[in-house]
Amino acid sequence: MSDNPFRGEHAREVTASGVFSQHEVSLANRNSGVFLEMLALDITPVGAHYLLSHFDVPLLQAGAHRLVLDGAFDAPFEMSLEEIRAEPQVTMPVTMECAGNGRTGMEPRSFSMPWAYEAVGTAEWTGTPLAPLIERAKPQGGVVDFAFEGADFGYDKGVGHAFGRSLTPEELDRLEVLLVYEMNGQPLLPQHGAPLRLIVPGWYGMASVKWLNRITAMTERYQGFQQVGTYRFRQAADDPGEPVTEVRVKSLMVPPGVPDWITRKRRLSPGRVTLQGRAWSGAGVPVERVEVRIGEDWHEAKVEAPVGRYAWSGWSFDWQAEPGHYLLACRATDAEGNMQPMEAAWNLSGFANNAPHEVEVFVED
Ligand SMILES: Nc1nc2c(c(=O)[nH]1)N[C@H]1C(S)=C(S)[C@@H](COP(=O)(O)O)O[C@H]1N2
Ligand SMILES: [Mo]
Repeated sequence: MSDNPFRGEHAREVTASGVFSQHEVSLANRNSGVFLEMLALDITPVGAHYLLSHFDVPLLQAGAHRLVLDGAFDAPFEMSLEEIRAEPQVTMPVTMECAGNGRTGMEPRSFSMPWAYEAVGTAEWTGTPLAPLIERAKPQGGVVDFAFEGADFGYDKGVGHAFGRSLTPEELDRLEVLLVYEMNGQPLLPQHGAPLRLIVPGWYGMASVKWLNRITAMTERYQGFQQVGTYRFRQAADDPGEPVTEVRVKSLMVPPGVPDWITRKRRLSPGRVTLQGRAWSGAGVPVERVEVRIGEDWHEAKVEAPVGRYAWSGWSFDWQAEPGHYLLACRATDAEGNMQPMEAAWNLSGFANNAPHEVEVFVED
């Protein structure tokens, strides 16, 4: 065995416990998370939005970029970025979260990008609705999937592939999918998918394909590696599992006070402290309630209206902090009655961990 990852011979563990490996650390250096202090804002600044790219960032020329619609369409066509920009324009604030967010909170953890809490952000995405373009290409009667592929190609478990995901015609009807070329009013940055990406509101981030260059209408289910090989809730490696789709209800807190550099534990002075953060759920379901735990007791926080149907809500709670050592936590409930569980159910890839965010604080004179 030569440890050649391109033949699937690499010695990568599926799960790990304890210390992080060099490979996990280098993934963390490429894929940054949001600064939790930015959770005070409705819209995450572009440079503070989290990032997750599996392979290399392709450096594409906006002027030369083409989006190809091919496969089982009666009227397939290609579009330049200029032509896409000439389509009806919409701007939508969308909260996006990586499915792997929170995986380090599961034991054993999945051997992958070691996210704790920070793989979430809300941007104002500008682009055009996808559904009318698909209709214009006239999908044939037997179409069961639309495959979306990016310009980034790489290997995972010995399988070479361009990052790709699919949606069924029914999902495309139901979800307000956008073809996007701007983020917070600026052209997309290379690492966020320039010059063109998909945004699938209400779903975990893996569906929002970056560097999009091809949409293929398929009369058989799409078997792309990222569709059938990765983003599924599995209990064991040979378990086909259930696909990861809509985001689960979740909340985060702006860590109060000031941090210790290494441990990120917090120090604050006694007196009134406004605890605040953001809460969200999937598929356009609003957050109804946020509770804050201080010591043993849960308190009702004030929840603001979201900035958009697919965006998070701000929340706040005024705390009269007395000297002591506390483990603070926050927990959201959505309008369908889904509440964050105190402990997430384990799955092989550590997906969708929505257990409460905990912050350790020392209140001292
Ligand atoms: N082409 C391509 N699209 C992709 C990815 C990728 O690696 N390649 N990563 C996906 C994942 S897992 C997430 S969470 C989001 C992250 O988007 P962002 O980096 O703009 O925050 O992009 C998705 N789209
Ligand atoms: Mo992700």
